[in-house]
Amino acid sequence: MLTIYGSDLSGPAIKARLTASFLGLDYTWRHLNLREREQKSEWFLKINPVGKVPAMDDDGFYLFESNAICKYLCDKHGSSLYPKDTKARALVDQWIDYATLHIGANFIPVVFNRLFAPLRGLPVNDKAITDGLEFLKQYFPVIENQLARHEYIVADEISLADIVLMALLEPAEMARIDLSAYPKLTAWRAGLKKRSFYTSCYKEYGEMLKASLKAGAQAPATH
Ligand SMILES: N[C@@H](CCC(=O)N[C@@H](CS)C(=O)NCC(=O)O)C(=O)O
Repeated sequence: MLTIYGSDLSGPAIKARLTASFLGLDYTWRHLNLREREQKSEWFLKINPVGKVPAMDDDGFYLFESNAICKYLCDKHGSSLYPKDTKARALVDQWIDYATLHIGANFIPVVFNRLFAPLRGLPVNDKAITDGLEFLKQYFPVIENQLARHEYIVADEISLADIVLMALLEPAEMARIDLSAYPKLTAWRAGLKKRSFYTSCYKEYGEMLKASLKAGAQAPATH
C-alpha cells in the first residue's frame, strides 16, 4: 500500500501527488495538519526525520524529498515520464534541477512573502520578493524558449520535468506573479491543468487554497 503524506497547500507535496496520479497509482493521500505540527510528531519523524511534507510509505519503504519520491514512483512503475535511457534521463534531470534550483529557488520566496507570510502574520521580506522576481525574468525565458521548440519542456513527450515545474507554479496567480509575458508557458500550464491526472487531484489551486485555509489548514512554513 502506498501512502503519500502531504499538505494540500504544499507545492512539493502537490508534485508527488500529481506524479502518483499521472501514473494512475492506487494510493492514499494523507493530509497532515501543519498548523498542529503533525509533521513534527514522533510517528511522522520515523517516516521523515526532517519533519516536512511530502513523505512516502510504500509498503514500509520510506522516502522524503519530493523529487526523489517522484523519480522513485516513475522508476518503480516503468513510466516514460522518467526515461531509462541514460541521455534521455539526463535531460529530464537537467530540467528538473533547473526548475527546482533556479526557478523554484526564486519563485518560492516570492510566494512565501506575498502569500503565506501575510497569512501567517509573519514579517514580509520585500527584498526577497524584488530579487526573486528579477531572477525569474532571466529564468522564465529559457523555459519559454524550450516550449517554443516543442510541446513539453524536454521534448514533444511529457516528462517528469513538466510535472515538477507545473506543481511549483501552482500558486503563481495567488501570489500575483504575472506569467502573461510567456504565452507558451501559459498555454502549456493551461493544457496540463485540463488533463485528468490534474483534475482528479483538485479543480483549481486558488479555490483549493481558499477552501483549505477556511477549513483551518496552515500556510506552509516554506522550504
Ligand atoms: N525540498 C523539500 C521541501 C519540503 C518542504 O519544505 N515542505 C514544507 C511544506 S512546502 C513543510 O513541510 N513545512 C513544514 C515545516 O517545515 O515544519 C521537498 O521538495 O520535498
